[in-house]
Amino acid sequence: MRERLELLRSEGLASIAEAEAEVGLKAIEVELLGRKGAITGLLKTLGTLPAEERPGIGQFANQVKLELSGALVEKRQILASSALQAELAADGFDSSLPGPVGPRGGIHPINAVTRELEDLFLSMGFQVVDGPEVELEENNFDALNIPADHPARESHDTIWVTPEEQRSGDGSGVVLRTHTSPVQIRALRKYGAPLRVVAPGRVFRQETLDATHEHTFHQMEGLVVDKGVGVAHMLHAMNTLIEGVMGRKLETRLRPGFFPFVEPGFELDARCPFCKNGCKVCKGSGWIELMPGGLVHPNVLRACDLDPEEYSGYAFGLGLSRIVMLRYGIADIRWFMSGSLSFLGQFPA
Ligand code: FA5
Repeated sequence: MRERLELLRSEGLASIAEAEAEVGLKAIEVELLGRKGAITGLLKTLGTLPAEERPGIGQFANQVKLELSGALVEKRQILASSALQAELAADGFDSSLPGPVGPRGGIHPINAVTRELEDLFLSMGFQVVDGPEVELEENNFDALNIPADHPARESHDTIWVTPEEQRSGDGSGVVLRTHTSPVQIRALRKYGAPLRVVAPGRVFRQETLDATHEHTFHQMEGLVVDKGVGVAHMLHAMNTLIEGVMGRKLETRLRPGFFPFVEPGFELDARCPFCKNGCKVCKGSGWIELMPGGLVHPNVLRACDLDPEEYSGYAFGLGLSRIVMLRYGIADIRWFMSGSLSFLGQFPA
């Protein structure tokens, strides 16, 4: 068996040395070392040898296998480097050209519109401010004139961080913010008046999901507090915003709306661009609820140590995810958080 192994080794090394391409090397590898290869086959008959010869032959067979594998690796390197040399020497090869470009990421459509809106409001003298997504009950509700027993709390389908049995109703509970309005409180307490801010960000609600309702969605809060601020100022800001995002005037309507932190309160709806007479986006009404707003309630100003006799203000809460749907013609809000690359790939950087 030793002679047979020696023969396989010398023949194998010679064939490897002669091989001129990867296909040849692969064939030699399979023929000698493959599952049905000559050396593997030989090793299977090891058991037929007298017991005292087995260890020596086994050791030798392994050495031959190692030698052949090493020769294959070495020859592959030689072939690869001569292929590269040939390519470099060929006519028309320009080593200064950039390499192949991999797939490029894009900007999420919500982030793209957020950035545009931030620029628009910065140009109108607003500050862009931020607030935490995990928020105190005090800022999300109490300071916004929504006390513990107020029915408006229920409409928000709050996701609580504080377990029910530990909630004392004194504003110390912790929630995932249900809207961006708590940033009004944080900004007013931090900067005082006069103040002009927008605060885009993620909000969370326990919702029944459909084409326009997500559990995690984006809003953008707007707040202006100064002397002599009124509804006309609010309407101007709202319309500028919509025109800025859509690049054109949208048909809108204003109707009364109730929010405890504004008085009077309004709802601004936009004409549904997906249909004329009703679809699953506008649920048959022909209108999409886009942006509530109103004049800041005196109790909110008081909660932030401001005198409502001296200051007034307006606030609005844009449904950012929904306006991005309108902007790009996206008929289902659930695409935004779907992580679907076929969806996101449509918004290149
Ligand atoms: C509020 O959240 C108030 N904080 C808005 C506000 C701010 C009023 C300042 C007055 C002054 P509302 O719950 O209606 O209000 O939500 C505001 C907007 O967010 C809606 O008009 C809608 O466009 C959007 N929205 C509400 N719920 C969802 C949801 N589940 N999925 C996607 N968008 C939603």
